[in-house]
Amino acid sequence: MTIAPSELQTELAAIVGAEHVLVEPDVIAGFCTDWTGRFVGHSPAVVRPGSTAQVAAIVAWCRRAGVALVVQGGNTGLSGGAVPLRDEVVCSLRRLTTIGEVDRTSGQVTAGAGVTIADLQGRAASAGWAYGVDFASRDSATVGGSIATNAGGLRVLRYGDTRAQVVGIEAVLGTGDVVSHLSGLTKDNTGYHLPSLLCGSEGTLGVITAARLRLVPEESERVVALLAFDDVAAALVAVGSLRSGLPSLSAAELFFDEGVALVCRVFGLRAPFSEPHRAYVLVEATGASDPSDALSSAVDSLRGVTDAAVATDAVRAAQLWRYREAHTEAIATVGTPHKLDVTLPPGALADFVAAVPAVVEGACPGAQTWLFGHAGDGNVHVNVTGASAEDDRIDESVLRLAAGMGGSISAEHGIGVAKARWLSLCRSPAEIAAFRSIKRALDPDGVLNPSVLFPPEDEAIS
Ligand code: 2HG
Ligand code: ZN
Repeated sequence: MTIAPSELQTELAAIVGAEHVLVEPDVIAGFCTDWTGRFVGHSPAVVRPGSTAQVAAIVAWCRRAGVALVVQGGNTGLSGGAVPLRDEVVCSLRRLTTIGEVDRTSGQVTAGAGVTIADLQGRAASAGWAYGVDFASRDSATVGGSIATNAGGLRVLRYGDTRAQVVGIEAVLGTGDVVSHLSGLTKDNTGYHLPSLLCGSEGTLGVITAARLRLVPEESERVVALLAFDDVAAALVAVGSLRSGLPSLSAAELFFDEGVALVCRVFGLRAPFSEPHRAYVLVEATGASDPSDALSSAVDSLRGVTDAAVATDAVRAAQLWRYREAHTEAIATVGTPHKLDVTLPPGALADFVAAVPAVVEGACPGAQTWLFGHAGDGNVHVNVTGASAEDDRIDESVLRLAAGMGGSISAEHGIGVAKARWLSLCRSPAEIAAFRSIKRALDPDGVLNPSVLFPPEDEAIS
């Protein structure tokens, strides 16, 4: 970027107002570092637009001036895709917090990119509906960021990923053009489905400013059980049986003895059972009527369950969920983690879980492996602590292991910058060429998230 910092500040201030252009290093530090602390960048400015028109003006000016942008929502991403690692200007969308009224007939709502997932869930609940996507960072993660990364979370097996919820989208493309299609028609086969394309594009094609989202019926009855297994393969077979035999199943989460011990130590919790067990599956069933009996009979028919705890009230259910949801925060207390969110075909998951600690040890002796994830989706979160942030031998070996077993190098966190080097493990040259053609068409000057998804050297600003 050749433009002087003072000119940059003046130009951006002319669009959004001086109070919404942040430049002081201590003020913008939080925008320049990702949640894990592994990706630390630097930026000349954070610009905070308050409308789609302002976003469009920012993108148009950046094109003219040859200035790159990194788009940021709640900065809860885990692949380093929303922080300025190459001195980009940060475009923070947290001011776009408008939520419309819920359309009670269609079960849809329009939300600004900066609305948090928790606020969206609250708005849906106030109208007797629910939002089908949920994850632990719900209080900070935003609608825009979750669409940009096609976030998955805890209830994908029931409601699908974020892409399945997006009915319409408003975005500013890298050309500076605004595309807005928020009418919410359930059936609308009029050409390319831009919401699907922009969802999961990680801010490389357009800046999502608002979305029309599908809601799901609120299910007032909920039962949660924590099942213990001494054998990982048995735990995974059990998840398969629950998926087919328990229609009210809404979550099936997997974690292991070392993760539970860490969570209990860090947060001062009691262990879930008198004895530790190798693997745990947290099962949730929801419905309009009490699913307890259906869950009990489904659990009774499972093999290999060595212990079980059932929550009969909301407080106990939250306690059981905490063993799973607190993993990310607990691991962060041990060290800066490498995070590899892989998916495996169901039949390969147990072998992957068995193999990955030795693969990590081979790549970085002494590093510690933590595994947990969404068993119903074949998605394991491999977290590794005790290795330097720059040491990507771990990433290399774990991603190669997953891809070699027929899996994907990103289940739900996206490629970001963390995995860009390894995109070709999962995508053919023809697919990557198609990606690049789309990128060139919608962001001809490479203004948006230039280091994300593709290896950075191929994304130079012209
Ligand atoms: C989860 O499933 C999130 O809790 C975070 O996707 C995963 O911390 C992680 O690696
Ligand atoms: Zn996850």
